[in-house]
Amino acid sequence: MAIVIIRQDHKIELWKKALLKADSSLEVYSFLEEHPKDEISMAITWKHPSGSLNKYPNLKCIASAGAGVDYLFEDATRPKDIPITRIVDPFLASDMSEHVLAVILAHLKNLNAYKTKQIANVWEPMEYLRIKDVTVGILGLGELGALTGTDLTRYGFKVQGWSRSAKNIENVTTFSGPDSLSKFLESTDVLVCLLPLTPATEGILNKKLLSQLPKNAFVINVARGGHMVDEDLLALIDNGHLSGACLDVYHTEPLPTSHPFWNHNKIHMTPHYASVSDTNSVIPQLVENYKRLQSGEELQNKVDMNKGY
Ligand code: NDP
Ligand code: OXD
Repeated sequence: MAIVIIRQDHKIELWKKALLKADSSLEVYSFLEEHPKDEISMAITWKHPSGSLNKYPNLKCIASAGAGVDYLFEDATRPKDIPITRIVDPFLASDMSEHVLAVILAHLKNLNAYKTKQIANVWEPMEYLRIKDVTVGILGLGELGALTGTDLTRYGFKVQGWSRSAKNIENVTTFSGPDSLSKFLESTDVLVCLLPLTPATEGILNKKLLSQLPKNAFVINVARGGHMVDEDLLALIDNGHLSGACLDVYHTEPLPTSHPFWNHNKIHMTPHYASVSDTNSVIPQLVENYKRLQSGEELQNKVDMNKGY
């Protein structure tokens, strides 16, 4: 049995080294090197090239190296009967929570607007918002959304969240299902999207949903670019309904330089790096799953193939 790492960025060697450091007896290959295809039982993937997963006759697990698995469901050539696992990791959740906190505080205290004024040599105080007066609404109360929400309550934010199934999270007002979405939106000052990208959530951040937020609401998308209808966001910012947005994820990554987001003074961008799997922290769960494959035990962090997340 052996592991293949399939990803198109510069991190293959880093992951290979980290796996071997955790367990030097592992047989690990990069998909770019010569490797025995029939010995591969686990593929550790991140945005793999389409058509690269159906070359392994004895593949038993596709392990996403991140929390999201939308890119695997999008690949029509993926062998459909192979279970998919994903990363569930405390640092992935706390890094996201810290990112969202930083973005919200920068918004409340006008830090991005001041940077623009600084560059233009403009001295112009602006009204700021207080934490106690702001309600943050989180779409998605899973591993990342639940921790982000809980952490924000500790700083004094009013926090509410929306998910598919009902939740009970201390100090967080929870809503579930499509019928409760409008109620959730009408009292949300800062909207944070932490949903998985599935057919049910694709394009969810559209004119209909965003118009239900109160005037001057601010939008943070740290989930997937496919959730956002870019034209609708731009229109609602430009007509003054929304005060702005901070985005980490885009339909096409890297975002083409011709995209209007780049030069919009009310849209702030980060390059899909809000929270990233830390090899030191996540390798043990991958090694554990590999051992479980060998012994025929149930895998951890399995994706629900019907729900797609
Ligand atoms: P989880 O699967 O743990 O949580 C997903 C949440 O979304 C759950 O609460 C789920 O509801 C809810 N949800 C799913 N579908 C619907 C729906 N149709 N209607 C309402 N609620 C729905 O995911 P994670 O928290 O681990 O990750 C969330 C996403 O964050 C990832 O899929 C990924 O795309 C993104 N991400 C982005 C990163 C970045 O750096 N920008 C880093 C890591 C992840 P229920 O609990 O009822 O099932
Ligand atoms: C993830 C991501 O899904 O980095 O883990 O986006």
